[in-house]
Amino acid sequence: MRGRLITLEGGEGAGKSTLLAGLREHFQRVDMDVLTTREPGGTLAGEAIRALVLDPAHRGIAAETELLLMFAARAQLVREVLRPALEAGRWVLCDRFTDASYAYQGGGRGIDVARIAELERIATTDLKPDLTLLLDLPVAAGRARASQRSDADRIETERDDFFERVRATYRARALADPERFCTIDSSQPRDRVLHAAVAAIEALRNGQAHE
Ligand code: Z5A
Repeated sequence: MRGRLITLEGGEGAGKSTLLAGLREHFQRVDMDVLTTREPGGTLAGEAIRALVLDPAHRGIAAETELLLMFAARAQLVREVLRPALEAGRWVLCDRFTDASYAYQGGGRGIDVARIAELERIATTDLKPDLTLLLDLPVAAGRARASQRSDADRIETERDDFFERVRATYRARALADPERFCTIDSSQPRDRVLHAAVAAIEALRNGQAHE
């Protein structure tokens, strides 16, 4: 039996890390075995790519280079972690996946969607999430939250209009695929965001549609 792939998406400061921590506690409490991983990263090679691609010292990285690096990390994660876990029947929660490339490199950088789709086929062999939790938050609110954290990585130094395009792309993808996407208003308090995410995951477990 194949497991299930759940992905977390959202713009800067939307609260993915916070939600992930809450979900880990929830899974422990209900004794649910869920493997958690992240993108870019999740493998030795992927984490090395992450360090490279987010390092502000690499200011001159071209949009296409950034895209290829994201997909290189993803190709490794799919083969080394995701496919084996899913084939063993495990549930996996991944902090970002292919939707992030459509949002950041497609929407944000303006790379043609057809090119991204081509790389998706090669890197993921068409692996699609069963459920995507999209944390949606106005850009200004997300940036205000993120500014309270450590130093900005290379992508976080982009301007507001970049993040507006990222948000618009995420929202358009969610609208186009409402069965897979569950959009959560992440301007709500943390416990409400967690509650909405747990409800969507429970619906998936019970074979029901999420709200
Ligand atoms: N990227 C890409 O371009 N293309 C790709 O294909 C992929 C990724 C896969 C790294 O991702 C970068 O890679 C990212 C996209 C790009 N660049 N940017 N920007 P990441 O997921 O590792 O990094 P991130 O997007 O910056 O996420 P983050 O650092 O993990 O932030 P977050 O998880 O969304 O937020 P948080 O740390 O949970 O919360 C931020 C603050 O808000 C913190 O103080 C919280 O306590 C607070 N918070 C959280 N939730 C709430 C609520 N509900 N109310 C009030 N305050 C809250």
